[in-house]
Amino acid sequence: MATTTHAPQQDGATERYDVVIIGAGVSGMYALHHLRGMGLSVRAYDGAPTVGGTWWHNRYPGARVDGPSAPLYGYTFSAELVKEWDWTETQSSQGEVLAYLEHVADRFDLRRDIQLETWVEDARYDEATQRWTVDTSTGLCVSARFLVCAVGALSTPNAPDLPGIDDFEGECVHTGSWPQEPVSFAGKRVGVIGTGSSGIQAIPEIAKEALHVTVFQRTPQYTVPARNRPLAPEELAAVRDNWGDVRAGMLAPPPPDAPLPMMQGNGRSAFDETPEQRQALYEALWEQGTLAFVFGNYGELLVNEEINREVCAFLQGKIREIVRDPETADKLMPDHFYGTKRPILDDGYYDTYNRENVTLVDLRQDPIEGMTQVGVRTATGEHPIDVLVLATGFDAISGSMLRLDPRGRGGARLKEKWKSHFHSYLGLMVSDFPNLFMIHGPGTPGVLYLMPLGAELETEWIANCIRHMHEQGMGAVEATHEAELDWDREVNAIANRTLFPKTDSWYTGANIEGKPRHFAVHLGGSGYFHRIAEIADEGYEGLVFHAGPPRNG
Ligand code: NA7
Repeated sequence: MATTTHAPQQDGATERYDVVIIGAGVSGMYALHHLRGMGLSVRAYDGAPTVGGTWWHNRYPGARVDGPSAPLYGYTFSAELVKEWDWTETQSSQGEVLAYLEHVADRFDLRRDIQLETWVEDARYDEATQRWTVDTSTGLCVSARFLVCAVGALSTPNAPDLPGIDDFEGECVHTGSWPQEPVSFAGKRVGVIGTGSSGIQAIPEIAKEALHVTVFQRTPQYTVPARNRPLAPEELAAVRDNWGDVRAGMLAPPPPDAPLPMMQGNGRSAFDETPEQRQALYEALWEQGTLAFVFGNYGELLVNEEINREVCAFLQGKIREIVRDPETADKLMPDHFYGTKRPILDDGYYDTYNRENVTLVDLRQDPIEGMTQVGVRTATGEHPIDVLVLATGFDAISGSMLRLDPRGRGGARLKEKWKSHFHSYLGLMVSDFPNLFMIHGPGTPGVLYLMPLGAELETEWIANCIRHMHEQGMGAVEATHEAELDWDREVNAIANRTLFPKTDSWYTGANIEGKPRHFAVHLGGSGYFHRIAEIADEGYEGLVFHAGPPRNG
């Protein structure tokens, strides 16, 4: 199957591979494992000093998986791996996920094909040779037939433009690129800007240590208890002993009558139950915590305004119950549809505002004007701080591809192509960018599916496409413009049946000034993977293959 030998070839100063992977996080590591297993020569590059991607960079206090409970946030491709890794908590901590990924890198001998502390700075396609040339921060120039961008959906930090930030004499850290050395908050006055998943995980932890914490909140958020707890050995054993069924369940297509494929809910309709029964369900789900609050809820939750408003009112009631000061509770009251921003899980977030050493500033009433030497200046005055924590999120989903800004056929730039819309085909390919594949790109379920499993399935699709090309003697593949437009219609048709587009969020690009607004996530859940498999089985409709490769290519 290999189009070259397994080892790289040298071409003057240029190393040549079949595949270059950008990123050695969850997606890049699996892509390396799988594509190398096909006999291709593969090299992965990552700017960090170790593997793990997002789990290396997001090492802020309180960082943990905010999605499915362990062991579902893990790779599924190896039953042996599932058997040998002992997850210790239901919501795995950042440290444990990173340790797991380090273990995977060793277990599958990935490190020998990963070059760390190396950023890919430029990538350009040459139509004549049907190859990508990649320049790195270490001065390497590498040539590859295929470029697999495993750059992460949440890996380009977004930092606000704060006038006077250079004058600030304290320390400034971002949750998405946390320093390698622990940051000490003891005896310090800390300011936190941002109350998304990261801020809401970090604030209770920082408040336990700091002298004082001032939270600068732009948009109040709903959050549900994570109810993190040790994972019992019998729970792990139950998954391991039934691994085949568990995995098959994760892959099963959504029922055709589900109100929303990615969120089928508990199988009951809210409209078949009395208001009392519905309140009892919300209460039980709150007690259970975790993402069960979404996935165990009624299937109408994310598609029906009336039911969503009822759930919002329930959660607003919880905020009033927990937060003792009514004025602070008022400031914390969210007003968007629940679940249309990323659902958040917390450990004592609302209760943190009952602490004497925590103050909440509502930026909608009292906006930040800038930084001074000693603190944050808002419209009403100065808030002295020693450490500023930016929990201000990411240029999500498309941001890291835009940062890379590859050059496709004839020098076409991705930034130009995506100036007003993030067109892609299947979320995996972009027209005018032959032989370039993305994992978790805009138009995939990405951040709204199990990220490791999604990465496996997308990689396998890419691998099958490469295998198909080899069998057919093809040198290049790309999506057509028409196929991209059709895909966009499909993504939007599902999204428009839901409440998601009604809210400003990073799913729609609204968190970044000047970014095109549109909903960039495929809400098909596991149905998406059945859909792309069907497209492959039926002969790759929407793709154009070009003969090749040229001799010695
Ligand atoms: P998010 O969810 O994008 O949250 C960022 C927060 O920062 C959010 O509250 C933003 O308010 C706020 N923000 C962003 N820019 C500003 C400025 N300029 N001024 C004030 N406040 C601002 O990112 P996270 O890192 O919390 O979560 C991403 C995670 O989702 C990921 O790591 C996974 O854990 C899941 P806004 O809501 O935009 O008004």
